[in-house]
Amino acid sequence: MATPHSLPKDFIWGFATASFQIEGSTNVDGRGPSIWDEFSRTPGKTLDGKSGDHTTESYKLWKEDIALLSAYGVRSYRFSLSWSRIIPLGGRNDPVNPKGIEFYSKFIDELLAHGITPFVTLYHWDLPQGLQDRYNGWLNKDEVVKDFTNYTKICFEAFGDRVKYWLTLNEPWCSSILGHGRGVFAPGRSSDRSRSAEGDSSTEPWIVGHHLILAHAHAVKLYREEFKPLQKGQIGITLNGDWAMPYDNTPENIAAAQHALDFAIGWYADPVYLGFYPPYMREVLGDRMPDFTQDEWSVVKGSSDFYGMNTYTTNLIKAGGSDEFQGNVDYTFTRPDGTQLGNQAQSGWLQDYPDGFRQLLNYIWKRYRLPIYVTEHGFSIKNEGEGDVSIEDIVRDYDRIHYYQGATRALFDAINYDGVDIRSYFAWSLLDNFEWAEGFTTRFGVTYVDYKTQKRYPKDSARFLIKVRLLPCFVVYDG
Ligand code: GBH
Repeated sequence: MATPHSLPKDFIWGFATASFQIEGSTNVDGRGPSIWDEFSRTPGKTLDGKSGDHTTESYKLWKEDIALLSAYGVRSYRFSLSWSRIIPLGGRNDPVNPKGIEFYSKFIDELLAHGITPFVTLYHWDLPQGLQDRYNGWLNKDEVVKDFTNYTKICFEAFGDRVKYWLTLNEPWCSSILGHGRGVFAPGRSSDRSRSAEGDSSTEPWIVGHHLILAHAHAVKLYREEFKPLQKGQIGITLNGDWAMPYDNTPENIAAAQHALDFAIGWYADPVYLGFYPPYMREVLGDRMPDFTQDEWSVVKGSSDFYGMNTYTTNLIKAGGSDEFQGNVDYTFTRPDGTQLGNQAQSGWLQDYPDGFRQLLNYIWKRYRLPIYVTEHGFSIKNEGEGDVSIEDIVRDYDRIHYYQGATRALFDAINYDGVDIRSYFAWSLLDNFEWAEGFTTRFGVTYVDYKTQKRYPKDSARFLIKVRLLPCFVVYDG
């Protein structure tokens, strides 16, 4: 007899968001400013000129968000805490804001009352502006490592009795490359003086990445030593990284695909899971690539209980590029025969190619050998709902459903046929929201938000994701 199997019984299925993208209310209840407040309010930094001051207003509408999750029947929610609400000026000697603690505390209680497990990201890019002004934020190792560790300590103390899943940093690659290299994310540092940026793109991203890893590792050390024995939660980092496929079977392009993975994923994952920086990065960056001392390596190596994965797409990789941030290789979606790899999302960087997702899950499992928590996966539609479109038409998001169909199939296959240990799947995102440098021009939500009325409308992709884990057709038979 064939054995029926589907998702493991305790598989975690949910939706994800991040504080700055949904909360709004940047100026209330004692919240301090963050680098994203300043950056997004600066003319020219977001595509539509909009800031995060008004978004889905989840700081006010938090009960509605939880009611929505509950209506969707999910038992898990990934969200992030705003450091600036908890410590308005950010530093270890600065006052803690009781209203910030109270807000998240009530939020967590309400989730638990609905049977929803909180998955909490401690840092999703919104550094308190006070720390940027005081010492250049992530560039100052001694200060930022101590301040981040102190901030996480306050969170473990305040919420750790109820939170059993902690993510230290969301996608440190973005904070370093986009924030300190290309300058397209806060704090907007780069060598591009024509955009009145300060900074040095040739050194700062690698330094900032180094400090992010160390800060993450110290928060984990603290949690494991002082909190885990009683609170018994898990803690880890979550990394962005898309699958890199050789453009063709030439040895140069096969090597190039590995080089792309080294620069995008290995940069963070190799130190944290294996205890070294990718040798190829040293080869390319030479002295500009920092190193840890023996003592630091002993804190960094092994500093994550699981592999947190944010992934969206697959790229074809060719040797011979000159973009150092991507490891001097070229990215494309066009195959040698001129066809496209997958269905193009209207965000230029994203195509729907589920087999790449399955291959990435296999690669990560084989290389790092820890349970994988997929913490983000999603599909964007540009100007979704703009123009003269009825709400009935807006919520028919076929391209997004197609993406999630492929994704869930890939996930099931990776678990059931490839034997990859995968523990969660969080779709990005619960709601349309502030999409960073793209402002509100691009939507990732499975729930449509009318920003004028703040009404939420479930899209068909939400219905699909709710049902898919219950559908008999997704019970796979082998043999
Ligand atoms: C995630 O980043 C974020 O965690 C989340 O907050 C965000 O809303 C979501 O994705 C959707 O974008 O042309 O060099 O600027 C995903 C990783 C990395 C994807 C940067 C977009 C743009 C590359 N992102 N990438 S670049």
